[in-house]
Amino acid sequence: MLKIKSARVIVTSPGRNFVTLKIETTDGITGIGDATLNGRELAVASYLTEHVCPTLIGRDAQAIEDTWQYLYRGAYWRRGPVTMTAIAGVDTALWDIKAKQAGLPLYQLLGGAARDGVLVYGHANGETIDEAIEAAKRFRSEGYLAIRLQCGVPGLKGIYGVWGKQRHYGSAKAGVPVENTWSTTKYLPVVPKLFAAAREALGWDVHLLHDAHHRLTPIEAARLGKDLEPFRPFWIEDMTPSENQESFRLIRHHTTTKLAVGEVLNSIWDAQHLITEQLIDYIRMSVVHAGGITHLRRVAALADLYQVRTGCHGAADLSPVCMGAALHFDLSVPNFGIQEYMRHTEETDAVFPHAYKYADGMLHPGEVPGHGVEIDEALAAKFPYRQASLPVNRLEDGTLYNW
Ligand code: GCO
Ligand code: MG
Repeated sequence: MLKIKSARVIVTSPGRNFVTLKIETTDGITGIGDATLNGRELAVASYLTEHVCPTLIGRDAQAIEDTWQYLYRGAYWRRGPVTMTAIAGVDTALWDIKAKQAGLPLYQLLGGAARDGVLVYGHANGETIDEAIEAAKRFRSEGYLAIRLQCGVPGLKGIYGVWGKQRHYGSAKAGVPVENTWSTTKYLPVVPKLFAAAREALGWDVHLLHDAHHRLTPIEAARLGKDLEPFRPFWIEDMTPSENQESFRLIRHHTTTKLAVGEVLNSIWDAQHLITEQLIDYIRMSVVHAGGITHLRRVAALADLYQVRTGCHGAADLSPVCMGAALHFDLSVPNFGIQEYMRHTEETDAVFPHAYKYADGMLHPGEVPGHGVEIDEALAAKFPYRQASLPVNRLEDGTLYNW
């Protein structure tokens, strides 16, 4: 039996905070898992250090399913982002160990490659439509086959997904949350103009995506979906919050625009009706926030029965460890759709050396045993934790709204 000798949490902030769990076995194999929950990092770090790591010592490192059940059922308190992110850290590290022990890239243990590479989408954004189109053209020149478009809304400052001159996306800022202002009335006419300009400038041989970031009511979402139909978006994401899964039926009744949901979901139960009632087209749950490879595969298997495809969340606040693991999942799962890909900063890439590589619009996880991502602990130690919060959003009359 391969026993767990140690389990340690490493918090580092090479530009933004990342929480990593490192597990070592008695015969010296190490594995790592991402356990980062943007803006709530230390809650997961403490959950792991105080409540999970002590129970891992001496356990069978190969018994991944048993450990998953032990952490899920054994906590008594089920689900929730903190718990499921902590479980994901353990689960990802154990899959990394198992694949290293087998001497195989992780995707081989998940059934082998079901495709040549992983289609990814990049993020083009700008304060104006023209700026966003210019950014999209740059992605096209780098070979991207799918591009997410976000632009500013005249009269509103600090729009989600638009990061101006800053080179890398950083939604969390030090201190208490920054406050943005929102108006759906101002936003709704802008997106069809953005998509019309994009089709005009980029043509039809590219997938275009957009994220409404939970800000519309179902009927507003239905309207946006209809307005965008002529431009054939690949998907529109998070049009309305998904706590009320049933509300997506209303959107569906009005539009054939494809719907993607799930980056804030953390268990199969959060998506059960969305999937089984075929209310969405893409499920965006991630390795890190949805209980690791073990649970995400279960979600994908359910989704496959209902022709729902995967589209894993891959923002820059999910660490390269999550990206590496996600790419093995993406390569092997039958109902893969697309993978979000936001590049990390150079500092982050240096702290997390990785085998995955981008070429011609696709990522490939590489052929290194395990998930192919490591952590340089000496370098990580040079970037101590820095408190940061995600913004909040208010309507123009001051009412607190969804960010
Ligand atoms: C996306 C997401 C992110 C989130 C971020 C929150 O589609 O990539 O919406 O941008 O806002 O991950 O931490
Ligand atoms: Mg999103």
